[in-house]
Amino acid sequence: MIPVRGYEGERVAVLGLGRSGLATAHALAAGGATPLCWDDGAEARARAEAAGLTLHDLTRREAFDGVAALITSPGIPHLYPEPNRHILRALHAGIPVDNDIGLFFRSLGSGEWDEMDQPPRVIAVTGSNGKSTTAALIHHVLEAAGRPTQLAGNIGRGVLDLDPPRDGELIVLELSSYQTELARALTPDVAVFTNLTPDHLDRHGGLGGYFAAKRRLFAEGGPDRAVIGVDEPEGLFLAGQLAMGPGDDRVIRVSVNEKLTGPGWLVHARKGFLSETRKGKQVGAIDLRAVPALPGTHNHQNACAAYAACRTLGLSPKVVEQGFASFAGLPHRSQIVAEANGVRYVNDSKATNVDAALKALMAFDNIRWIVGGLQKEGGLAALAPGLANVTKAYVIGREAEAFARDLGDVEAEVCTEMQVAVAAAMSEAAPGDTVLLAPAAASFDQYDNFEQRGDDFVARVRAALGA
Ligand code: UMA
Repeated sequence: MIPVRGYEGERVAVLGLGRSGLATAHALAAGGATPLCWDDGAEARARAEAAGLTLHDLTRREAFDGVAALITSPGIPHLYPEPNRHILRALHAGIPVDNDIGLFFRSLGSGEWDEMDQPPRVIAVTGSNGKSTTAALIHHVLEAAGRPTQLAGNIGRGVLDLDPPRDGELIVLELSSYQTELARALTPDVAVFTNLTPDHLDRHGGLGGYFAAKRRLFAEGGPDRAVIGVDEPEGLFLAGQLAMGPGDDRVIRVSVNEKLTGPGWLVHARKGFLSETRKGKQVGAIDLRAVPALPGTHNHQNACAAYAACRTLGLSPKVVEQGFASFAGLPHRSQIVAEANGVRYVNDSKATNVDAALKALMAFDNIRWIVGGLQKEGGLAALAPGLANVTKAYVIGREAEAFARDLGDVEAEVCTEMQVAVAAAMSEAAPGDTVLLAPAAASFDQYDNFEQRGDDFVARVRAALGA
């Protein structure tokens, strides 16, 4: 745990008692503050009490008297679509509102750092897609290279839950727009922007607000190096704003759409080949087609961003390549579950929308596609460019029949249940086929979340293979 500094002897309200809120409350107490804990949900309150925390009812009139700050959880919308009532009250009382990320950055450095040969550094990754894979890949490459490293943030571990960093440690954080939007301190040494596609628009008051939330990671802290995907206008704009000119190598531009040229520090991937150039000369290259855990253009974009971040930390192209080769991938994201009798089984349950499922379809061919669930707004039409890679669809979900109709010309079998879909796909698969779970839909009609859906797929495949 990283004890929170700056609030010794003060009362600090903590709103939301999930993963980040619980870690925050413990870290505040460890730093000498008194955390006043509240959650609007009774279950979370009970869990917090069981964890030894003291509750403080924020709905009471005098709740904010003598409170030095309010720390809120990332999942709590604070401004849009509606201002949160507790946060509004804190703001009316002039109380600063922050989150665990802000507390982390203000608490990170300590007197002990003076004694260290190399002070710890923070690499923060944001973007719409691929940020978990990119952050996990950076962390894995560093670990494989024998560098001390820890991973936290949106990927599932509250940042204040990290161990105090050691000499030379490299802390890799995945940060969502929910986290960057509100943090009062944001000072990573290396910041990474993977890409931008519309998401969470209600929460940020539109695409501009969403981009502005992510942009804070670069604008607030002035990282030494910024790795930026420039395939969308927003990334291009951000890179342009940060760089003093085309040769400024504090900004590393990344693309999977075009061959980048110019005097700057550039990393691009085309047809599966990653290439790094500096001052117009190629200084590194990797054949990404040989990396089993990173299939498809979207993963090549993650690989380019992770490669660039590792290069800014002084790793050689060879060492990064070796790290890539042993990367196992993340569960539920292009996760290769098994290969048997020439058939590959891939779990991409995280493909909860059409955009993500299309990326998965573009990454493989001869696909036996397990698809379906709760359809999202906008229908399935955008999947069209990927359907040529599909041999047959096996449709799951409560509305499987209607879903199958919406798939258009693809041969589709209504299976409804995962068990039926896996059995049918396995019995019909031939060598060279890929059985792919990429639902293009939410899971809530049959599962608690996409993880549970993916686990179900994996368990049924493994059971059928006797693995
Ligand atoms: N709550 C209230 N009042 C409200 C709304 C919620 O009290 O009005 C309470 C809930 O009852 C609940 C708590 O707030 O007990 C939940 O807080 P939270 O949603 O922030 O959940 P945490 O468990 O703290 O997890 C958060 C991140 N969650 C979100 O951003 C939604 C986790 O990212 C992150 O891993 C974790 O902190 C550790 O840093 C998850 C996520 O879904 C994976 N992220 C989004 C995404 O990837 O799309 C951004």
